[in-house]
Amino acid sequence: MAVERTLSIIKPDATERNLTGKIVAKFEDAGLRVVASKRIHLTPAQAGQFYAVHAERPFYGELCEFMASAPVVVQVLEGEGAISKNREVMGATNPADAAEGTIRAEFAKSVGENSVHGSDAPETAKEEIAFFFSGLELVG
Ligand code: DAT
Ligand code: MG
Repeated sequence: MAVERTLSIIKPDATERNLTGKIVAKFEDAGLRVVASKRIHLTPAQAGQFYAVHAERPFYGELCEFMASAPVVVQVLEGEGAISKNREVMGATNPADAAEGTIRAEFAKSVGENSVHGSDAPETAKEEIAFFFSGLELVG
């Protein structure tokens, strides 16, 4: 499998509970390397732009408000099959369905406040990385 890059976000519910280090350790233990990282506080409009693909979903307003409720840590993770590997380490969207040992099984509060975001495909990974980082900020 090829070396890929994917966009990860440690969400407000996790930064608020001081879980950033524990979550990053799970990525690193799985062989993913942090090649870019920053802590930012999104506005609701920025969160809405990032999650525009979900604009028609009933939870969109709640999602944007939540993502702007506290700082987030946005990172680019690199490794063999990084996109699917990151999704495996994250676990299912709903923590009730997430496999044991995954980030969402251990830390997520609910389907909405589920601690992490990860890109779902090569094209979205590329777009999401470009949304937050310039090429100069990616240091492999
Ligand atoms: P994922 O984050 O696993 O890629 P998604 O892309 O389907 O999941 O949804 C994006 C986010 O929207 C998800 O992390 C949390 C929120 N969300 C999804 N389904 C929801 C629901 N049924 N109720 C509330 N929030 C939801
Ligand atoms: Mg998604």
